[in-house]
Amino acid sequence: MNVHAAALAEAHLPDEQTSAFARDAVEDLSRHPKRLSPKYFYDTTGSELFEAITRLPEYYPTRTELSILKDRAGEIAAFVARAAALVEFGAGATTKVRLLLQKCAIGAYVPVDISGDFIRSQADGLRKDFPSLAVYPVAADFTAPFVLPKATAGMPKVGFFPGSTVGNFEPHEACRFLRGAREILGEQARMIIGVDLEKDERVLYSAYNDPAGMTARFNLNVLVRINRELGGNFDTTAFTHRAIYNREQHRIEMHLISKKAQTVRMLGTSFSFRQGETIHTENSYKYSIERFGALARGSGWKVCESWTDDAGMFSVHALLASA
Ligand code: AVJ
Repeated sequence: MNVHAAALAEAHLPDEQTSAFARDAVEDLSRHPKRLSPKYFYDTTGSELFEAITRLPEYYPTRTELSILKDRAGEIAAFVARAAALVEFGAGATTKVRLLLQKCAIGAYVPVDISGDFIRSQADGLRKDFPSLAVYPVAADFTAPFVLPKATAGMPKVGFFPGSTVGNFEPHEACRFLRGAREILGEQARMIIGVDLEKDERVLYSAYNDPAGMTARFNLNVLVRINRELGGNFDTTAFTHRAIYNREQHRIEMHLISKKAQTVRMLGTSFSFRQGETIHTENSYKYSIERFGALARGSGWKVCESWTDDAGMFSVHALLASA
């Protein structure tokens, strides 16, 4: 078995993920209010819909973060240790990591994502363009502890967590994630993390209620996925997408609202909906530089650098494990 196959063998099995999805979906739809975890948005269709969202004129985070990564590529490369293993948490498209790879002498790239098929195909594309780069995809839920490929054992580790995915966590979960990442990455760990910033509510609102309806399709796709993978019978036309800004909690909330009273079956269980009842599908927390800094410091990291774009829309932070 070559090192790549060994890394795959260490990864979680897909059916293990399906049963986690089943367990979480039944539990979360039995709660009041009902909810679903945003980590289940990203099946193949969901990952593609998210890529389409990133190209919308209203959805500023991806292109703003890319501009920061481009403008600061030299400084970021200097921060990423030579021959380090770059561990990307929740790797989707490889656009952002390509920017770092062009500037840094990376020892290995370890994309970690729940959507195994998607990262494996992305990894193949990367190997073509960077033939000398060792790529070890890990199909795992990065919100839980996972094992790094053995081939990276001797290398310094740098975490890469772009896209403000950290905003999907409750603040206490973000703290637990950052502590866990430090644990997985080991002594001397470094981390590059992208964090969306608080801003005019109208800008936030448009980014999550796009007129093309792409975000609505992305949100509804989780019901399509339940139907396919968990034998559900959701009528996706009987639910409607809603995103609101919750000012007190500094977060965008996404909901799926039941258009009528209805009962849906999944895995032998019935779930009743009142008209107007919501499934809360996502929180997207927005931070100030100061509040994110406080979160990082309280989670075992020292903030070395915080970069933003000129308009102050988005931030990228360089973190170093604190003693
Ligand atoms: C990938 C979690 C950063 O919160 O902006 C996009 C997901 N949800 N549109 C975000 C998302 C609706 C996205 N993150």
